[in-house]
Amino acid sequence: MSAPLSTLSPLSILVLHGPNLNLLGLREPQIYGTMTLADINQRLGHDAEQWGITLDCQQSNLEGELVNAIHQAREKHQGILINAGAYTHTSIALRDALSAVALPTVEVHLSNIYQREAFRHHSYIAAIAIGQISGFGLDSYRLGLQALVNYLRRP
Ligand code: CA2
Repeated sequence: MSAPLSTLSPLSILVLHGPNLNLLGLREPQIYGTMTLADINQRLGHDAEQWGITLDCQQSNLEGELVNAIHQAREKHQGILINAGAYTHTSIALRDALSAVALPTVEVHLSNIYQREAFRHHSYIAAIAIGQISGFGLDSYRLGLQALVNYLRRP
């Protein structure tokens, strides 16, 4: 027999921000806009409330800390929304961690990484993510979260 709807806990998503994203709104507004990371998390929190889901937003500049957060997600969350920052283009460790926990993952980027330097065109994460959204600023996160929730709630 399945559990009654009221006893099911809400979907919980880990939102992971990588290196330097703590500087958002404080430096290089011409590339990354004027919103701070706190603004982004607040907006996502508002969306999450509307959709009846829970978010755990974390940021780290350290690769190992991001790996640990991904490992811990296995016990606590049903999906991962990640902007791995520059580690997107360099980190096999992050890709292996995401593969290992095997939670549905959506990769997002504020800027369009394909319009930028060639070294940003390759993502180690893209191949193991369910999808990638790049180039829409805050909307990359919001669209990514919506897509992830839709994926997790699919019949
Ligand atoms: O467009 C994105 O979201 C990126 O993930 C941002 C990364 C970059 O390395 C990726 O190629 C694309 C960089 C985040 C740095 O954020 C800053 C924010 C303000 C000032 C300086 C850096």
